[in-house]
Amino acid sequence: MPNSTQNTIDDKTQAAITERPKSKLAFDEAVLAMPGGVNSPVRAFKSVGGHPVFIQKAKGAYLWDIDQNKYIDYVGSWGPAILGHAHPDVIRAIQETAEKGTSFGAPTLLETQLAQCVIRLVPSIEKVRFVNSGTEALMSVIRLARAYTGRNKIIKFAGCYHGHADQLLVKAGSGATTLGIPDSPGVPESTARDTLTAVYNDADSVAKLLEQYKNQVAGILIEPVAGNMGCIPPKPGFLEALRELATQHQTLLIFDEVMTGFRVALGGAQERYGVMPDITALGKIIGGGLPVAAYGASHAIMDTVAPVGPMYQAGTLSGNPLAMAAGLSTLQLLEAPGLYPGLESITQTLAEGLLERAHRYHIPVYGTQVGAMTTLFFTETPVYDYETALKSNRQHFQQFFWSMLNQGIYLAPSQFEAGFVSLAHTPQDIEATLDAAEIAFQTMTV
Ligand code: HOZ
Repeated sequence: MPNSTQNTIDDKTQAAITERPKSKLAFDEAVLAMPGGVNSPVRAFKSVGGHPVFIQKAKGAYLWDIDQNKYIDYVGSWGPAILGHAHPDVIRAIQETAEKGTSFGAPTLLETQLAQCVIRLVPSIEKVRFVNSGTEALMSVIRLARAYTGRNKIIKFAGCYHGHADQLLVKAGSGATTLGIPDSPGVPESTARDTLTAVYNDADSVAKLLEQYKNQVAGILIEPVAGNMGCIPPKPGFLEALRELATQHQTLLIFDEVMTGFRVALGGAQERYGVMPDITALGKIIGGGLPVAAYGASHAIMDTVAPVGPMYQAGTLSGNPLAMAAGLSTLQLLEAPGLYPGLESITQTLAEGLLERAHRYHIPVYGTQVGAMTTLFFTETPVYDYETALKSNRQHFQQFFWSMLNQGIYLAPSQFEAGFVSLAHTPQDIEATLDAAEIAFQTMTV
């Protein structure tokens, strides 16, 4: 069995797993009430062993668990917490909005304000529809691409994850890879048949599929910086090649910017790389920690959506005022000039520092970083697609994860998730993290 599919916990890790008594008790109760005790699989710590840490509160760059341990947080709610947790302006916006009622199922001014803000910030978006989760956004985007082009097939990339809609749960990253179930039972073969899988960073693999399925492909769907098989940057020219292929084959280029939106640049990966998709899906940061996602495109494409056009998509809580208020205040804060270079530079210090310390102790690693996203892969070989990501040694990751957790550093409990740095992280936090990493590397068995 290759490393990538091993979730076995070795003795070294087993010895490092520290029980947090209150979290342990809470987890024992939770598993009786919810599958695996969680509402999203990767949170269950299955691939690192032990039990999850139950969170009591969060502020800025820090989390506190119910056993009163404090952590420097690099999960950031899996992306949304770019300002740090519980930013006072965001909390105030939520509180003031809640005083006036929490949901109306009717238009509010906040929806238009957030829509205008998204249109201003994301270069390719002229019109936007809000939904509640990344999964919902991507599910809708696929329907939109199909409705607009009159074609059925979608090209996605192995290891990219676009939520858990049937047609996208094919060779998926994130929890599906973490748990070794990239193709879920319950997804009918007939649904998955229209999903074609290409190789990340390999435009030729896309060109071949477009030739093979001529005039049948509705869209090429990609995370412009992959984040769900760990952080994997696009090679120079790769996104440009996809843009060209999409135009040439009259198919739509779809960017899933759920992770990269407002993170790798204010205008997302499309601003950073200067490549314009036809449709963009957004999530995470756009809701400032509340459940918001969105999809947007040109007027022509978005006017396919009901009630203007025939493509149906709806939601009782879509555009919810609390969520809109949180998203709006978050994006307004992010518009302050000069924030992103500082965020990038602190993330770079972390990524380079981790590599340097790992090499000091001869730990085989490969590091990636784009904006405020980063991953330390436990493999020496360069990581540029799903296959190379899967070469990572999971046992090494487990040892590292537990040593860091025990030293107060909260990382995603999976090798195949990106780490997120926030504007609340200080140089001292980064230094403390690197000191902890040094101890972790020193004590690892390789
Ligand atoms: N699939 C999410 C990250 N890629 C995990 C979300 C969660 O567990 O909250």
